[in-house]
Amino acid sequence: MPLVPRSRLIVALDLMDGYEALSIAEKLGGIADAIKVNYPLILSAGLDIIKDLKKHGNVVADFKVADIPNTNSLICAQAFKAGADAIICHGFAGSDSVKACIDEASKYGCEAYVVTEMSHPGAVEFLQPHAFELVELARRAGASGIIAPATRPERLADIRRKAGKMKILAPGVGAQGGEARRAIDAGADFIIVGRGIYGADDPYEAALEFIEQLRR
Ligand code: 3DU
Repeated sequence: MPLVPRSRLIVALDLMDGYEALSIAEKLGGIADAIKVNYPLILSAGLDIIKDLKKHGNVVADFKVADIPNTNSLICAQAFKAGADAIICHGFAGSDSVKACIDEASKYGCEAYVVTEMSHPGAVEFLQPHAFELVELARRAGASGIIAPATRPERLADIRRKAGKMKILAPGVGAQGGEARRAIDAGADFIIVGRGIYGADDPYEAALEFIEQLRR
């Protein structure tokens, strides 16, 4: 199912234990708009964890796919067959590689999101100088949305201006120093929070607190 901003929160479950991930997803009880899975969880618990997580809502497969078009198609097909609702791919591999992810997503009625500027400090070295080109590439290829940094709200605002109708998912809130409200004010449609929720004593309360900040 396509991502629809309701709570505007996406929870990244970067855990190495499938049972723990499922237990947190269950506790969250669908208050987030999606659960995001990445290699730490998939490599430790297996791809089938997506099917179990899906019982609790949409699942975004953050595989940062960045290969030749054929390999990208094969990777995306595995994610969608396992039940993912959306895939995240890199844009730097080029428009044909991105298009392969988008085409595969549409076969399954799913979405593809393209990374533009990442949220960590090192992203200023190579990605930042090309971020606007990556936004344009994603837009032309027909991506559902892009990934842009909550850690740099001013860059997020610039990217928003160039993104047109594409949805923006903003990681970097909480542990990486980004602020939820500022990211949304800068133009993000969703914030992505990992450690700030799964690392909290009470992940449900922590998620509620982020959602409250977004409502204010
Ligand atoms: O820093 P956190 O624990 O809130 O986790 C953020 C998640 O989002 C994590 O899965 C990371 O791999 C992903 N992500 C970024 O942090 C930054 C990006 O630019 C793209 C994805």
